[in-house]
Amino acid sequence: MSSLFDSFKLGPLTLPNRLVMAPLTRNRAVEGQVPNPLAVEYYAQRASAGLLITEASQVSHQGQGYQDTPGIFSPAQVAGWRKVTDEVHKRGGRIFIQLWHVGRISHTDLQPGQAAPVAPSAIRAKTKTFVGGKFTDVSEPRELTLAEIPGVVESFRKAARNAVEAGFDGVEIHGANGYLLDQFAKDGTNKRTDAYGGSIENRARLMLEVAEAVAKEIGPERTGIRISPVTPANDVSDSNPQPLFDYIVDKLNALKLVFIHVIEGATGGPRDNAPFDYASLRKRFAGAYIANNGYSYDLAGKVLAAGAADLIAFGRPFIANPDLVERLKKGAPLNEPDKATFYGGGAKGYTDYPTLGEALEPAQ
Ligand code: 8OZ
Repeated sequence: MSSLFDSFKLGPLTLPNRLVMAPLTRNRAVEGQVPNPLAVEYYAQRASAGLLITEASQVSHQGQGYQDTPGIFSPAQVAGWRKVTDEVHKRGGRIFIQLWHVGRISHTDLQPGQAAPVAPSAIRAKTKTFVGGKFTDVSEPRELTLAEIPGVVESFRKAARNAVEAGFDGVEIHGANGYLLDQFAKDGTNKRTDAYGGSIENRARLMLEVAEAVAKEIGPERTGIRISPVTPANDVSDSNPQPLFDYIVDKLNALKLVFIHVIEGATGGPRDNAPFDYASLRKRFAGAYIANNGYSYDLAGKVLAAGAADLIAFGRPFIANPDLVERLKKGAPLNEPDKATFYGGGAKGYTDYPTLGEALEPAQ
């Protein structure tokens, strides 16, 4: 029986507890898609988490889909992230960066040369992105050519190398939430007739090629991946997700990735929006299983005790509670997150949530 406050061996790392800070988009990057200097304090404040996973960070300019998200493809971005990892490590933490390509969830205003965003197929998503300070319909994408696909894999490989140079303990590949790798995997968004479309094997190919390239570059013990088998996020769907994700997880297991991070249900919504057997993924994968989506403290405890997951990722509670681990341990009340400051802005709603100590003894 394990509890949230037991330690866990994650590849070469020993996590002091089972709480993971989920990747959380905050849209505060500065000029050049460089992480905001305030991100140093933001992540370091949360260093008591078993593992921090950063906000999604684009592997290329083409991979950007929202304004002011950070990248991990330029020297200035690597230098910005280095300050984050140094401070997190100084305060005793461990941190992975989430590597992201948004695919069709973008807008021409965010793309190099105002080009169309890229996708497995030229099908526009019925969703919005945040650009120019407002929510706007995403742009019509164009289909990636077969010849361009190795370049996408290469951008993930380089980003993983950059992540190690920036001092990260590892990377999480973003294979979830209707972004590029999920768009290829699912048949609602992938209508290709080449080696990357049609069968499960073909649709999973890009995600698995990225996983293999990254694992080869920095080691499988530093490579995790996030998946969301049944999420409707960003207008993505699959007609038969169970065999698709059973296949993907078998292959990820063969690659010996260090974790799968599974969004159970609809991202940020109901956990039971569609039937899916998550235990089937757990059974197929020898590495760690990180469970996510709407976990209460009670549910987290039950799932860990039952051995159905190794680690639990919390999102919104970590936005509002830098000392979430201590608060849960003590049964202390939690700060409420302020939705108005989730995306964009400065220190307000970012680095100014009080710890328990600060709340009890307000600064003079
Ligand atoms: C919220 C807003 C923008 C992006 C995801 C990276 O859902 C995101 C995201 C979340 O994975």
